[in-house]
Amino acid sequence: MIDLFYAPTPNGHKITILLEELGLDYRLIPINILKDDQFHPAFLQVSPNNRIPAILDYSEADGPLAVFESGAILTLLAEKHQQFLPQQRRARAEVLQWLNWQMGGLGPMLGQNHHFNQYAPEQVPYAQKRYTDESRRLYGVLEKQLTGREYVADDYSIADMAIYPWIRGHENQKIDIEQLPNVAAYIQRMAAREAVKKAYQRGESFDWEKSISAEKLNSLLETSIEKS
Ligand SMILES: N[C@@H](CCC(=O)N[C@@H](CS)C(=O)NCC(=O)O)C(=O)O
Repeated sequence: MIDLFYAPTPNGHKITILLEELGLDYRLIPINILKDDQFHPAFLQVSPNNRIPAILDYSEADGPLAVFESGAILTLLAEKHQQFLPQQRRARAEVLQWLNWQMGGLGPMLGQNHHFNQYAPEQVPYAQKRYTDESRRLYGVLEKQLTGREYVADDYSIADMAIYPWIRGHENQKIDIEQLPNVAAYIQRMAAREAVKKAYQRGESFDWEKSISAEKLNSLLETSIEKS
């Protein structure tokens, strides 16, 4: 059993996709980042960087394992369940480099793109141009990598699970997907996977109006910490 501290955002979706692909039993613990749930002291014990996603994996023999950072969660769970991350070093390097490309480049740049193009209370043309240009460059890299490939590292992997939730929002990132036929086909391929559909369905009941109560979070984490 896994508790996933979650909001239905791109970084949250990465983990529900993997959990659905692995067919694992998990519970969503809603962390409403618009209501500052992420700053709750109890949550910081699991995720000291006050960001979702984070997990508590209760299936470890020596007590619950707490992990934050989506790339770390994807890698550890894929390793543990020996799926979506090859053992063979060259194939593994392919997956890890594209996963880290997403973690260090695509995710943060598209995040800034989205912020300055959609949310910023004032128009900042310099920042809009900077992040839109960098996003276009990164989409171009992905387009090239997908030439003759169905998935970014050939076989379907955790790298795809990390990339897809960010690029499905291309319309809000000022990206013209018609110029990127490989990326467009990839998005459709990913969206058609049953596990991906289920992952997004699990997020639909998230209530952005509600905050998790301090009591609930405390009692949940006290129990886990006692067990470890
Ligand atoms: N590098 C982190 C980024 C996590 C992240 O930025 N999460 C966002 C939601 S997608 C968050 O929790 N934001 C809360 C805040 O900004 O206070 C990861 O991949 O896990």
